[in-house]
Amino acid sequence: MRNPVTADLFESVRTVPLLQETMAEGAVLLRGYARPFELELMRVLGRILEQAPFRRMLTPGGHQMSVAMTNCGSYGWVTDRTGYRYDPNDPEGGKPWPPMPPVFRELAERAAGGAGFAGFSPDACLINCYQPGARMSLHQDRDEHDLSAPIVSVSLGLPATFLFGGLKRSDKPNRFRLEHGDIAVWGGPARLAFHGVAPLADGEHTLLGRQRINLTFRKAR
Ligand code: MD6
Ligand code: FE
Repeated sequence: MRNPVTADLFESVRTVPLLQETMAEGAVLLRGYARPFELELMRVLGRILEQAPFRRMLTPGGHQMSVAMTNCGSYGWVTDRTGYRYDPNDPEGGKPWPPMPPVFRELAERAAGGAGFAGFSPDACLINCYQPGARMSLHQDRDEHDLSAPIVSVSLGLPATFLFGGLKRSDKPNRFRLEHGDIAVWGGPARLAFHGVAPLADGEHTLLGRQRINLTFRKAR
């Protein structure tokens, strides 16, 4: 269904020059790209959280993650004692994840196109919630079947320090500040780069309060 508000927003931002920063070959930051959509993103995020609340999952090693997660779309990324996987159903309740809202999909597809990955069609959106102190250790995103598709990552709320390394865990990561509205897109030669998020510094964001929310769009299948 056409949403006149977001349709007009997408039309108008089409003409705004991209503020693009390169993190590595195949990895770019689109500064402020999501900002025109912040209220609509938060509105639909609220609907998703009513159906699939944030929860802190267990790693296969039995540790509870400091980041709380949920998903929307045809598949959701989950972890438990048995391992990591994409699951069409929310393990809490067994029902399908909430559908991916059109504004999520459209924003992700346009950001990917702007970064040089035309034709991106995400089927999974992992939603991460960081409270002060929460972090994500260095990892590769390698549970997706089709590694030719990029990943699109939208940052909302408190700023974070993103650690972006190389293809080996031992490669020393560079640091990038991700602010509210920034979108990171990576794929191609950077698709399997190690990356993580440093412990979130405390603060108060005007719109989101004491938290950072990250939407990560993938093609899982
Ligand atoms: C985060 N992001 O920004 C965690 N993975 O909260 C990720 O792990 C990530 O931002 C792959 C691509 C982009 C990302
Ligand atoms: Fe990741």
